[in-house]
Amino acid sequence: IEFESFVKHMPKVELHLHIEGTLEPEMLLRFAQRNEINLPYKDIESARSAYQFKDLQSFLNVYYLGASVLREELDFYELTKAYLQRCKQQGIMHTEIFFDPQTHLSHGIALDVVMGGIRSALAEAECEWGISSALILCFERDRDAESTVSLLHDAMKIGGIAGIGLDSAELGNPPRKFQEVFQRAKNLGLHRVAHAGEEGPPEYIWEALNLLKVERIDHGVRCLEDSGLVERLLEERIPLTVCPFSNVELKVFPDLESHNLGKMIDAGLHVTINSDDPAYFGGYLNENIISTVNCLERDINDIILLQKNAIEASFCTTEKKKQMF
Ligand code: ES4
Ligand code: ZN
Repeated sequence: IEFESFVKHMPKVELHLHIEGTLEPEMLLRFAQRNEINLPYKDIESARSAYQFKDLQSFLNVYYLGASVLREELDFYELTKAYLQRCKQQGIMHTEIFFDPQTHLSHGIALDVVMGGIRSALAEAECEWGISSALILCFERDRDAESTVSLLHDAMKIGGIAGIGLDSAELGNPPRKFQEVFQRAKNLGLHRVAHAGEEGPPEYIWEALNLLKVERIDHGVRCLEDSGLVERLLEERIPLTVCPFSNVELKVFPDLESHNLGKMIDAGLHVTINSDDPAYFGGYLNENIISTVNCLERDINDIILLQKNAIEASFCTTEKKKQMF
């Protein structure tokens, strides 16, 4: 209990958060009504009861259905502002936010509508609450790579992108498919991250490092299956953004007690805890940290280590890092 209060009050950093995954049922239904979108849920309870997943794909189906209610700049603004309000409540001082532009483009929504809404909320949160952020454009790996370079250039014209990421259905969609756009992003001076080793094999983590030249791995929990890979991750001190509630909800591990985060810490890996899609997985950052540390019987030193890791792994300014350390 004492450590719960410690977790809540310590300054924190979040590095793996999909903004579309913060769409709480209440807001989902409100936006659906406002934009005249039909959903298979008649109320908040029936939406919540649909949030039961057997794997990543079964989650993604529900997640993309939810994202379809986001239509206007105001929707993106309100969604982002609500998450940042949570950050304020939770003591998160810096957050790195993924968004999935291809989903919205496929609904006929212009990129500047999506980015405009998100960026206004980010600017306000920095100004009003001192919460800094980095915006990361994710490419959906189960789509064609063909249009990604022009999408990247469109986003650069709008501005405000700190980096690119790679998300969505991992199996059958290896990182190598996106080599060109990641090379372009590197040349543009953008940061690069990728989901790898969530459902996919260690080989995908190798590819993300060697071919996409990513600076962090999102999830990466399957790295422990490959000792050579662990060695590489240790040598280069590559951060891994682990999302415990997500892994349990998507059946990567049967329960929190079986999660390998403790083993990853003990191996000396540069791990961080994150919430991924908190509206769908049952908790925000503090809940993830508290339950995981409890279930794995870790202690306050691990919490401090995890948050030091997150600060170090973040793309925020060195000034802000100093302020948080
Ligand atoms: C995601 Cl948990 C997860 N994995 C892959 N892609 C995603 N997009 C949103 N959440
Ligand atoms: Zn994710």
